[in-house]
Amino acid sequence: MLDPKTFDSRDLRYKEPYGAVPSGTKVSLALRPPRTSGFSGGVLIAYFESTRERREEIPLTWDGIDGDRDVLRVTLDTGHHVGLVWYSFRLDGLDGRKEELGPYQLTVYDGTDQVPTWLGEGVTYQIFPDRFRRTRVPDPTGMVGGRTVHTSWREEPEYRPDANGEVRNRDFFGGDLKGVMEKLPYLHDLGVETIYFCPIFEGPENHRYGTGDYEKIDPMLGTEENFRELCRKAHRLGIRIMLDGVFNHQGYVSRYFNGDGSYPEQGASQSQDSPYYKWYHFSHWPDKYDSWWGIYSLPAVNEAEPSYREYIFGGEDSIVRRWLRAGADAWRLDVADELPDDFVHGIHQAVRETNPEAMVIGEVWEDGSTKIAYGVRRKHILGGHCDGLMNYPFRNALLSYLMGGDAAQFKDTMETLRENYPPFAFHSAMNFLGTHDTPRIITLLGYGGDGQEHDKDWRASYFLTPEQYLLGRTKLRLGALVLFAFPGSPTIYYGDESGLEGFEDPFNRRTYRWEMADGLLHSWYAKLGKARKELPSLRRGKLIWGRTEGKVISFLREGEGMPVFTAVNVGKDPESVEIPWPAKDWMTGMELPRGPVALPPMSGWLLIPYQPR
Ligand code: ARE
Repeated sequence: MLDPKTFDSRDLRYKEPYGAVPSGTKVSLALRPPRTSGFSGGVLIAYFESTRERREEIPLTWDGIDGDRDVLRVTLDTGHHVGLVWYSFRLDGLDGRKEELGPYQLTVYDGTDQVPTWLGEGVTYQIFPDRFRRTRVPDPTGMVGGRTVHTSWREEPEYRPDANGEVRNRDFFGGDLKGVMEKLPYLHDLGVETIYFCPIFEGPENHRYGTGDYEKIDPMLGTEENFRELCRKAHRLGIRIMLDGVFNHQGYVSRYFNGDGSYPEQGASQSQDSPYYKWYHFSHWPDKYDSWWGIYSLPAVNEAEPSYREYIFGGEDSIVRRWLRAGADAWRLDVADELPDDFVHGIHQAVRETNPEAMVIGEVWEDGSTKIAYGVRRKHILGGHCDGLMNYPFRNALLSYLMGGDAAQFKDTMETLRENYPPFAFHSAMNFLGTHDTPRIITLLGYGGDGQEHDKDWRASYFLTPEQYLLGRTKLRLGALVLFAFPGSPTIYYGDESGLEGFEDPFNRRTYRWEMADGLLHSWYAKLGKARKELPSLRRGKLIWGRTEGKVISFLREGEGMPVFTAVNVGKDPESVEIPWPAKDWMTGMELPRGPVALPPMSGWLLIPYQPR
């Protein structure tokens, strides 16, 4: 039985989160009702979302905890259920009133599932392959790898919506795998331990999310042997490789959809009796079919189709298995929230059968509790799904704080995730300040606004003014402190460490102008990467909040070697912060005494214990 957790009825959240609990746990909950004198008792109403059959009404008993008579307590036995438990408190007023507080989520997971957790320990680096680094110059006809590319690496990407607003995404710069291999030492020095590649399989757009052939590295990027060589070289440097699995839709020139790589306008060449016909939802063959978010160039796939499952994860030579055998260590699942649970579970099983240490990370933009659960016909089995998730809630909450929001909101968002996610998923989250789907973080912080359509420069080739850039960089250094010290993998979107700018796609995907890198910012990231590599408490330690409200975020990481105390102040005034021991700042070497110390405006610390000689 876990120790009782007392809810404070004001927000009815745990004072100290349990976090999710393993199946079979008895959870003792207590409630301090809003107006103790007015209540005679009540019941806890719990039902297990996955089964819905098990709905319980458990009497709340007055049972003073620590002599405090104003507490109602109940024990919830989760039984062998796994999945999400929803419950609320119904209180009975002395005057016959009924008041319901809730519902609240308790996540019960399969405690037996041995989940690899290496991703969350170290730094991840996201590469958009076409824009990172190219080793071949265009031939006299301006071609690289069979495609026309921008002549100069420093040109601006093209944004040309076509008649129905679809962006063709067809201009290439020619980044390749050999270019990544040349930069492996650079990434190693940055402290990188995982490279997450946006799609690398053949596809007609520069983002390659419209897959043309899962069995082929895009020729512009290189060959399968190049990929295998890259994995070998990365592994020798202690760097793992995560691939982007786009299995919810394909490109309409894919060899499955259209056979000969042509476009449907010329009529799908797959005849209706082709083995792939059933992989799609044709309303009128060949030109009317379901597509991803209505984007014609991305025909949606029928994930229920057995032959498709066999091809993607079931067969010994299936896509998920073969690229792990080629050297990859993990899969990031595109639009994981749109994939059927049992489809993801099938991928998860294939991944673990191929390499028990390999991981599955889901792309979700909200709280992904149900994407760590695996449900077949309402029988949730947690675990056996995603081992971790991309953490947009982290990004959005930290961005809001850096733009002037209240730090308490950041803490509340993170505590909700910590309550909802099994510990393995909270610690294996991919935390980031930006991705290829969001405006660049330095642009948002320097420009202000929220980087959405109403910002006039949103779809423009906009660069920050010098004042904006300095403001953006100052705030980014604070954000990076939190990013690298927090539980979950600190993930760098390529070029953010060097001040790459850009609003919305495609300007958030500019080429990496290596010669223009911001050395000050880069050395800040390199120091943080070193901290993440060398301080075990940042890799696996517990999270204990310090003062986190207003303009200050502070927290301790401890329990694995030397503790680390992080504090940032995004305000314009100094803020008092309680330093737990005599300390030294990892970033500047500055020594600080134990006790309340003024943290200057727009600054932050990454403190380790230090006894002056
Ligand atoms: C591009 C342009 C679009 C244009 C489109 C078609 O950006 O404005 O309409 O071309 O012309 C990939 C490319 C994109 C491309 C897209 C479609 O990277 O550049 O769009 O294909 O061709 C939602 C999904 C989330 C998805 C994002 C983009 O939930 O899964 O939208 N992210 C993945 C990848 C993308 C990729 C795709 C999916 C498609 O990471 O890179 O796009 O395979 C809220 C919602 C989220 C929503 C988010 C962004 O937060 O909660 O659900 O994410 O907004 O819209």
